[in-house]
Amino acid sequence: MSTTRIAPEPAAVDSRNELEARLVPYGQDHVLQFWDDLAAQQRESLAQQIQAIDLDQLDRLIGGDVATCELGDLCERMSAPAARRIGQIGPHSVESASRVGEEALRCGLFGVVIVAGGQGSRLGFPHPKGSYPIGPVSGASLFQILIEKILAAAARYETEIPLYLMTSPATHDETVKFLEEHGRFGLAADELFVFCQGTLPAVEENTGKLILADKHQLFLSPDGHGGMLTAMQKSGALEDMRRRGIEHLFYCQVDNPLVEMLSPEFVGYHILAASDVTTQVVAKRDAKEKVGNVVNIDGRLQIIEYSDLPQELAERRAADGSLEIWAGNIAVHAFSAAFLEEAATGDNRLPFHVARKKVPYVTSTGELMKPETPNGIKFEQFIFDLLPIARRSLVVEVSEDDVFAPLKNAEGKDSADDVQQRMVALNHRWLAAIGVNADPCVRVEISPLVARSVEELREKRVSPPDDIGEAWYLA
Ligand code: UD2
Repeated sequence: MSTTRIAPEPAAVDSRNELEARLVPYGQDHVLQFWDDLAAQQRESLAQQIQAIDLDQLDRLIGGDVATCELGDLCERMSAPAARRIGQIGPHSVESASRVGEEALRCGLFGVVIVAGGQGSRLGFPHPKGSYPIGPVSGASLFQILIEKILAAAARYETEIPLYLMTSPATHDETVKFLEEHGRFGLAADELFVFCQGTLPAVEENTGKLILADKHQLFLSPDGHGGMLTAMQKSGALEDMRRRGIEHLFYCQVDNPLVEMLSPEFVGYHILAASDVTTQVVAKRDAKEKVGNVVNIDGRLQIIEYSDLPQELAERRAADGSLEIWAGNIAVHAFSAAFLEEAATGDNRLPFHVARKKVPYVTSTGELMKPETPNGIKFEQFIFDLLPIARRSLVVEVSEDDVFAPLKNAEGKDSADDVQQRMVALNHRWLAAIGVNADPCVRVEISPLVARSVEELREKRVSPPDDIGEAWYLA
């Protein structure tokens, strides 16, 4: 397994004077206030953190060079995206798209990237979210389920499908250890490329001053899933894709065990449309659903996060009563590799979004404070901001019940219980669809190695064991 940390090569460490010379022009030399108290190793660590910051870029971000959330008149220019709707008989039937998709998969044109750098704070799980035991009967982790989906596709299409797994400094080491300890769940070492995304410093909301999490430690946080672009380029993942002849990348998040990994229909539509970015959407069930909104603004696709969409617009309905802004982003995309290369190296930098957060900090007396209200600004990039940059893009609707059950929260909606119930319900629907009636009270789990879809399950001869009991794991 190749694991590449993004941490920049430790340059020669600047002296205090050289650091001061860097920081003073930006008014950030306060981060050296504890220098005299620090041990040599702490000074070296702080110096490396400072040298890793692009102070010009940070200054621009502090100065407001960020993606604005004030949509203003954009709302009037916003409409639902053109999309391939479920059941639509468009220029390409599902059958033709599936044929094209299977051919592309057989030719080894696809790789997979899974973003797993988030800190999963809402879940309250003290380990990388991918290691969470979500399997309703097996207790399989999210990593296991997602990797087995990839392995099942590779076996079915008799090809190799490399996995590019993005971590962050918060999740990297534990993720690598977990995967190694579990033999990468059967994924060959040279089919797994783990790379660590970059970080960005947080700044005080009112002053723009860098925040010290400790006397020798800036407060740094992952630079958003959009950091994937820079990290894939810096880590050599894009180079690895080129070397393997990978022409497209299937993208998903680590938190969704129902993801329809490399569905031939979806990748087929992506190929047929010669699309740079193809994204899966679900018809939102209600205006408040916590997903991004795929919209068309001035002929360009864009995703407006649920938190940024004015309620009036979110609730606007068409004549037939359906939501006008109906397309919910479930963070499943397909990217052309050529487009990713251009975006990673070109001038079209992804914009930065700001998030107001409660950021712990040390005071001038070195005391650690944990604020009750947001005091800091974090900056992050979103990968879906590639949509408006794309020359050609495509929106493909999928059914939420079949492909989307993200693990987000410790309880309630999108909690482990909720996700497991939705996984079991889907498996029961699959069994019923192939004429196998399992007692609805039985917790059924179907391993991706047995079937990734109801069509694949139909090909298998399955029947409930005589002593089925309360749980049935088809593996
Ligand atoms: C994201 C989408 C939302 C919807 C939802 C579906 C954004 C801003 N919103 O909401 O529109 O699609 O997912 O579940 O994306 N991650 C990293 N590095 C980072 C930050 C996040 O790898 O620096 C990963 C994280 O591990 C997770 C995914 O990105 O797999 C989504 O992150 P999130 O849970 O913070 O996004 P969420 O749920 O707010």
